[in-house]
Amino acid sequence: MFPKSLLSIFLLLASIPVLARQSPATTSHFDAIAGEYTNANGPDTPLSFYGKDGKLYFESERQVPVALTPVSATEFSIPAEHVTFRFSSAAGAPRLTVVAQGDPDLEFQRTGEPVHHLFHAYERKEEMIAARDKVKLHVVYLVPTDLPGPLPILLQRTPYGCDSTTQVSFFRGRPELARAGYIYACGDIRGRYKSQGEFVMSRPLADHSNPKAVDESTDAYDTIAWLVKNIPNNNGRVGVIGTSYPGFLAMEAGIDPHPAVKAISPQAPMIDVWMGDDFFHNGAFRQTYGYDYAIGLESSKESTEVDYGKDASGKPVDGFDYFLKRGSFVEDVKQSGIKKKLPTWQAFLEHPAFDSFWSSRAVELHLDKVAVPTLTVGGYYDQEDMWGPQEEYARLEPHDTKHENFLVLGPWRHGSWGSSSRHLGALQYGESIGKEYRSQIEAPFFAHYLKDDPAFDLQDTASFQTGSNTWKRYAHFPPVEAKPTAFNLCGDQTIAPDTSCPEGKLSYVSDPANPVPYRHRPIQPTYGEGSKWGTWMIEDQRFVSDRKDVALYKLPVLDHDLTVTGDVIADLFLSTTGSDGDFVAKLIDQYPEDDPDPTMRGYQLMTNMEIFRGRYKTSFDHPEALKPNAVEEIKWSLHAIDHVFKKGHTVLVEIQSTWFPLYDRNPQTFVPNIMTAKPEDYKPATISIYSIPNHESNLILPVVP
Ligand code: PG9
Repeated sequence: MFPKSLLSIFLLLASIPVLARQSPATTSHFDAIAGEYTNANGPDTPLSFYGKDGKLYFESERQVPVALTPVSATEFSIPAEHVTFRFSSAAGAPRLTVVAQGDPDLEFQRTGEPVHHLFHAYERKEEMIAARDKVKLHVVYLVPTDLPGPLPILLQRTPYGCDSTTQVSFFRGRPELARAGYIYACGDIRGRYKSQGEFVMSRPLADHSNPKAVDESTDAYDTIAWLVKNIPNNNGRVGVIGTSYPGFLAMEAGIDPHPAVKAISPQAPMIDVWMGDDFFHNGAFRQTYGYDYAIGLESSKESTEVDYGKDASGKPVDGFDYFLKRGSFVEDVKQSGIKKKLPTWQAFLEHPAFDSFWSSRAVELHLDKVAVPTLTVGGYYDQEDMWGPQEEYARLEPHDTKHENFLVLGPWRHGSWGSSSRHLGALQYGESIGKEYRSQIEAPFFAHYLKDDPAFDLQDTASFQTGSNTWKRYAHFPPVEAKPTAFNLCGDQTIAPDTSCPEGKLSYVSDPANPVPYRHRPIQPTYGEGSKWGTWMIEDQRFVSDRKDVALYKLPVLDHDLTVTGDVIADLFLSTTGSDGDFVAKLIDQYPEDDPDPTMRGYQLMTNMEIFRGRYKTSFDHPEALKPNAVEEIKWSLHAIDHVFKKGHTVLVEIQSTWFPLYDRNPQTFVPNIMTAKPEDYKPATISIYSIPNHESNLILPVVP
């Protein structure tokens, strides 16, 4: 799900090479205003204004020219979008303030003459396409009217609604592809918005040998069959693209694909919602996300907003308090006030473990061939589907005999490669990496496989490496040069890379009544107003590092750059006084106190982080109690990274046992189903992390020499 306001779209704008510069037909009335305006924080997203036919027009790389409504001689608006443009010329320098409802005002300075971009005209059509079981699926499609063709088709299928698909939305969302000239189709999936049938969250793949069976793959197939047969002047080739839920749908379109499918790009695809994507990670339940997202998708056919209500003083309730007060998930459901039985909530309650309910939805188990060229895109800081892209690529890679399995990774949050920002929160990229990816990889990928354009030159993987802030290209990910190196965690809180620790252990008490917050409070509903959900993974960890229930390990200040590329693994030998427990490992780059960037001084930036629910130590489908006070080995992946810990920085490792309320609290006492745990089940426990001969707790880092 993405921000929808016009202002957020301005902030996301990309600047691609200017296609045509010419003097606009301004009337003298608008001469003082006309120009290109740029916001200092968004240098890649300038806006252009010019007079034409007695009106002031606004356009940008993503904004189709629109005539503004005059409010006064210096103020203009787009009333339907609640956006106002105020021009002024203090000290002779023309300036612009953009005022958009619900967003902070943005200041722009005039930086040049207005720029005119190329916008294809598109004719918009709609169709109800009959799937093989006669259920009708709603599709909107846009056909360029100013291009000769035949043209390929680009399809996105989505649960988020296609009605708003127009020339304007296509350019706002995917400017490079809209400009490249495709027939663009958007399909509402079964049971959502205008499509008939029943919506099933992450619908399992059906048995394709049964001609009557339906799933998202067959619905894609049937949609594509109609599109190539019925849209005049198409070239018979289809590309499928989508981010997040639509990323999962793009991957499904590539499983037993229609023969017209020539390329797919699953971006932030949800691949397995239990193992590592939206709803659980290694069995730990994502309480806020699972609660909020199911309301969003299952309360009605159209997306619904979640509200945690207001406290006695009228302030929005902090999600931390909201979930702590309620207890386990069964209480969330009871106290939600939602009468309808939401199927996904029901699934959480009845299937907490990785049983056949979830394994039937595990897309990775079906990825046994690269059926079509596949460009997978993922963010190292994707707060929803970080696991999916890495897993999808890794599962396909052994079958990639024709070199058609491609991966792009960058330090993005969920889907933010669609933006042209040069930073993610405090993390500066130095350049517009989203725009670079879209114009240098994504657009050439589709042009290559759908139009025979030779410009696509990615061999396998492109990764934007943080720390060095450079694009890297690898023949395989992770690169073979990366050498797994044990960074041992010593009882005296030091880290011993590639060498043993003195014998010892480090202990902390984890109390479910006082859990470690996963992000700064207050915590708003996931997609609620003011929510910091999108950037929690890069929040400065100093707000929790001093807590007594966080075990902190530190490496001396680095005297050389340390480059880590590939999967980081936590391999802990630990004991608990309880009979169940969660274990969170975080790898952190601590910036020096004299960093040239004042906002980064002393900053503790997580590079990797992941949780493991102890009861699944030996099996994800048959949870077992941990033996109190016995030393057990628990090993789990913290996913891939491509990062340079710079000379002068410090490496920290933190281990903790709560990460609330993103993850529900583990009672730390083994109960058959944590979703229905009683208040009395929640007990403090002492966790000890050992460094003793043959049981040396460590993080394994793939170090590039
Ligand atoms: N991350 C969202 C999602 C995908 C699949 C299942 C559940 C949630 C999304 O943004 O679409």
